Parts: sequence; structure tokens; C-alpha cells
Amino acid sequence: ALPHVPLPQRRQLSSRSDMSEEAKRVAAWAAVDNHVKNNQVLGIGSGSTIVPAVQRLAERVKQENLNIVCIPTSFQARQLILQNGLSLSDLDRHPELDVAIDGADEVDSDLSLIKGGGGCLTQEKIVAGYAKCFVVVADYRKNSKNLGEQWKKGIPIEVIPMAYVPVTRALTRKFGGVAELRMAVRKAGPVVTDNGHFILDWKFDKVHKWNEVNTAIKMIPGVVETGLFINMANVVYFGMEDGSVSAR
Ligand code: ABF
Repeated sequence: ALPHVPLPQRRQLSSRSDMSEEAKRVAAWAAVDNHVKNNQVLGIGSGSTIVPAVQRLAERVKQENLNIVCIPTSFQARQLILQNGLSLSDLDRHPELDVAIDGADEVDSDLSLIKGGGGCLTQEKIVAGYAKCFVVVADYRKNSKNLGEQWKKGIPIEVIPMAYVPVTRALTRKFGGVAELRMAVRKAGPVVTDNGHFILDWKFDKVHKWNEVNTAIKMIPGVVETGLFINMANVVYFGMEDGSVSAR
């Protein structure tokens, strides 16, 4: 059974963007309040929804004097941990995590996820993969029945820079669609990940068996990781438009 989700106090919301910020906040708070306990090792995801989660975590650590260590999934997560006065660690010292909390770009009805819109998919998958419980936080806009219904930017695939052209060809020949090298703002050059790699955004043209496709893409030489997170999430908290939280 899912744990009880306490609702944070509601604010007056004036615009749509206020509404989605509030939705992120209630989801983030529900995840932290329901899953974080004393003496845990936590994975800290990336993106904007994780920000209120880390703020809530810092508040609880202070109020309840919790002994928590945090493993980041990106440079951004590392900065967030430090800025909020939390204890930073790594997988060398803590190879097993109790809980990892992270956002997503899209969540389907099987809890399959597209992640990596922020470019941090590889470290996010590593951290989530070594956690006993992987908790996803998202606003209502991420909720979909089938992958690709909401997130139109494609599935991110991290690649070794020297191989991005042959990987693009192999990927689209085998599975169709179009794959684009992700470019930095104003197209000054390719986006380079925290690991020194490039990202291809693969816009698929039909629904696939995602588990099989994910495994096959990972076999293409030059592919580091995909933004398909299949059978990984244990629970997803969606912040809803009306300020409530729905857990799946
Ligand atoms: C990370 O941040 C990513 O895997 C995903 O791309 C993104 C979600 O960001 P946001 O919370 O800002 O929507 O979790």
C-alpha cells in the first residue's frame, strides 16, 4: 500500500507557471516526507523538480537532526547539495543507496520513464540503479499513457563524441525516426555532458517494445547510456493542477 501523502500548505496561484511550480513542490515534499528517514544514503537527481525536494530535505535534516548523506547525479545536484548545507558523498564510500529521488521528462502507465532532457541521464541511471528505492517526482504535465505522448523532444542517448555519426546511422537504420545531435544555446557547439560526451535526441516514429529497444540501443558501439528508464521506478509522485498529490 502506498504511504499517506501529507499535503503541504497551499498558496494562492495566479498563473499556469505558478501552478506547475506548486505542483512540483507538492510532489517533491511528498517524496521527501514519505521516504526519507534517519541514517539514510540518498541519491539526489537533477532538474527543477528536485530543487524543492532538496530544500525540504535540508529543512527536515535541520529540524529533526537527521544523519543523511547525499550522492549527486550531476554537477547541478552537487551544487544543490552543497548550497543547502547537506552532506555530500559518492559511490566509492556509499555504493548502495537507500532512496534515490529524481525528476523525469515523461512517465507512462507502467512507470517507464524518459529522462535526460537536462543531459544528466547516465549518472541519474547509475544512482537510481544502485538505490533500494527509486522515487520519481513530477508535475501533472509529465503523466502519459504511452511514452512519447507528452515529451516531444525525443529520447536522449549519451554517446562517445567520436562515434556520434555512426551511432546516428545505426540507430535510425535499425529503429527508424530521426536522431539529432543536441546543440548548446545559440548552436555554439554540441552540448557536452558532465561525463564529456555528446547527446543524441532520438525522435522515434512508432511505439516500440521499450525494454528490448533500450537493450538493443545500448549494444550499438559508441552508445554510453539511454534516457529510457524501464522497470526502475518504484513510485512516482505527481503534483496535480489542484495542488493535490497523486502517487502511482
Ligand atoms: C532530470 O531533470 C532529468 O532526467 C529530466 O530530464 C529532468 C526533469 O526536469 P524537471 O524536473 O525540470 O522537469 O530529472
